Amino acid sequence: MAKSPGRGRSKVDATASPKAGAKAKAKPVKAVAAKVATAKKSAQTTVPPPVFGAGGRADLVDTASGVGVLSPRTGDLPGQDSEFLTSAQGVRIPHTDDSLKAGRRGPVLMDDFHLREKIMHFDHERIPERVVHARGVGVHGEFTSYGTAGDLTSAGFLASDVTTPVFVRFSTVVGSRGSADTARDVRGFATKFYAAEGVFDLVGNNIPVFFIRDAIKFPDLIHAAKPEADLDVPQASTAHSTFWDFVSSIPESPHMLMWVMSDRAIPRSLRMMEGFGVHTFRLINDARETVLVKFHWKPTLGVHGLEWEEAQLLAGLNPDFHRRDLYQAIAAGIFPQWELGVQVFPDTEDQTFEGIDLLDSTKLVPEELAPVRPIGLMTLNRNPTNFFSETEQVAFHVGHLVAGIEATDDPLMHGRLFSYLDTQLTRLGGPNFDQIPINRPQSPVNDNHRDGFMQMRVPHGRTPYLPNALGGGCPFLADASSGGYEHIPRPVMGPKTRARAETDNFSQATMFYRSLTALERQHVVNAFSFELSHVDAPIVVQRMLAMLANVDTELCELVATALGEQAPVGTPNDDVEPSAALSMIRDEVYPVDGRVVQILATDGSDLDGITALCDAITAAGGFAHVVAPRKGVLRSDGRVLAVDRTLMSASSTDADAVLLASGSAALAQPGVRTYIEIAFRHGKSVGAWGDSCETLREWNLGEDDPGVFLTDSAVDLADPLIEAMGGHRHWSRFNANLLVTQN
Ligand code: HDE
Repeated sequence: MAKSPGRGRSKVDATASPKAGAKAKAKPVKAVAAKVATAKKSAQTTVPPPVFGAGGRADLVDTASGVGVLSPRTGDLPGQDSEFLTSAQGVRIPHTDDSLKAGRRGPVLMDDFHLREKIMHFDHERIPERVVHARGVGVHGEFTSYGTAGDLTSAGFLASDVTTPVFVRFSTVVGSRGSADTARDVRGFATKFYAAEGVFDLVGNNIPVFFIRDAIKFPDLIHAAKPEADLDVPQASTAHSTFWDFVSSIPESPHMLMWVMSDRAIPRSLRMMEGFGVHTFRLINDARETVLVKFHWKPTLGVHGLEWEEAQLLAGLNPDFHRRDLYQAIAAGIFPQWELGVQVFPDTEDQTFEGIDLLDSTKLVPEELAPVRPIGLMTLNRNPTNFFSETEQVAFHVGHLVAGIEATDDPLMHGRLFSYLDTQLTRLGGPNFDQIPINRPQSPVNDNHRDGFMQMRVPHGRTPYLPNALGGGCPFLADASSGGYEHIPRPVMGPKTRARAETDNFSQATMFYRSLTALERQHVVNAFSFELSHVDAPIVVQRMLAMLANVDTELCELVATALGEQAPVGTPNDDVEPSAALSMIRDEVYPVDGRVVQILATDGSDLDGITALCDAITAAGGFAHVVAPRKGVLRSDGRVLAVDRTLMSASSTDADAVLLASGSAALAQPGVRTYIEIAFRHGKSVGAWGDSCETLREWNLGEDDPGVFLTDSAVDLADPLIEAMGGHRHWSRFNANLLVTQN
């Protein structure tokens, strides 16, 4: 665990200043934030209202530090190295609030080159969003390899104890750029390794299999899943007719559908998801021996989902829930980590393992058959400086491979090998996207490419071709001994055909469903019931039920009941072995890094108790937020405490636990009761101390209920609460026998 001292935020109370306690424990980065906040505050109190046309705002610059109060100065960054506003041509601009006109009320003049340039640039600020995975969030980090893959691959960044910078972009697939984070969807998990030997991109998902087996079906899949073509609804949702029309006709889709209808598709946090390379890759070692592998990312915080209702509420209340969760954790020094691992298979001629076709991306290999070998640790530790420049412009490509790692013959992968370069031409405007800072390799480059839109380099010499004598034969070609990328010679032959390999489309879907706990199965049933109830064509519903009948009889019958349909009879494979690795509900306790506790309080509440509790939660790696009827400070017994959120702006969906502080009798109101009951309904810890325990009991939340903590003092709450949050939710509150009707 990357624990940094003083991370999180102390809520220590202070009589003098509500924020004094927070400063005491602040990390350097927070010290800067505090300084800017103080500067802003003083600016607010001392600066007169803005005067349009008054020119620069030197009055808002902290002359001691050089930091702009309203807009921080970025020093010598290219394009931001003038302290004056300039045109794009570097001409200083004296006035940017009125266009140049013939008189105060007259028409605008053509010779206002500043207006023309400003509007021209603004008009072209947008680039096309990604055709899929448009909604994303990116962060920087580093990957340190254990060296345990050294016998498998010559890839330098996987040698012992090598640290490589990375940039990771998480995403949803279907929604547009402004859609909600918590939509039910696959999550993209794309990692760019800036290795010393070149860039390696692992462009994966949080689900190890895919809907289709061949890239030629991808445009069909996405056209069906995106908002319907005539009316452009619904946004970021597969709960509509065209999606189910398509997948119900795709024989290989049942396995992926099980995953997407499970809680994997509504993660609690991007920090709490697994990642998978999906396809099989070939690794080549120094002796030119090969193995086949599947890549896995395992989060140290465990794999956890949201409740479905919670995800729905968040889509409205806090559509940025996942990106905020990630940014806040990293900003507080709570760095998420994943272990990279590989499942290793012999590189046999038929490229199968235990009868599983390794070139079929609708299949996984159960970890019971091939354990995941850990090969390195990734730590995400830096938020982007500029969303557009980094997160929006990062260009991943399945074909960004380094020596020692090769693609295999998976037809899904092959389509991707074409697509990811091609799409950048439209999105980033030409073939020079590799020169954008976030895409630049951190290894030396000499590619002989020339010209093209937005060429940023000024290459020298007159011989951008090989072979050449005039340029001294430069740049030289690298063979394997010089780190050159080598494609291992393998026989590839077969009749030209549009046919596909035989497969069993249902057994792994059955395996997935039957590996889940009863509660998780109930969630899958509910998800199918919800989604299919939005389908307006009976034929599609019947086709889907026929498909489910071959996955599992219970599943099919329960979904059919919810839809008021007759369940067809199928022939599920009853011989499948469940795989424990597929269930998310495990009897384990995980670190509470970045988990949020809300403490509802008001004037007169036990501020000492709140402060002590906040300290304990912060020390454990969590966040403690004081939620009160209004902003500002709470007062009690001559003491004050800062309020973080108001009851109007907060919701229990933002938290992992909700507490009612002692001395909060004024909060015994219906709105607060609902607030806490929603947390309870979503399986979260709730609690109170002192005289507020009685309020919870009156609301039928007693100590006999699992995950309800009622104690005499605030400090007594800390340990049981923190331990409970490490278990994610109180599953015993849910009655899985109420399948379909209860979520
Ligand atoms: Fe993608 N996919 N994809 N995909 N994909 C894109 O590339 C494509 C597939 C994945 O954060 C696009 O730059 C085809 C599987 C991620 O920037 C595009 C097929 C998996 C991301 C594209 C697939 C993925 C993308 C859109 C059928 C999991 C986001 C913009 C074979 C292993 C990367 C872009 C980011 C993005 C094509 C299927 C993962 C159009 C043709 C399977 C994580 O090139």
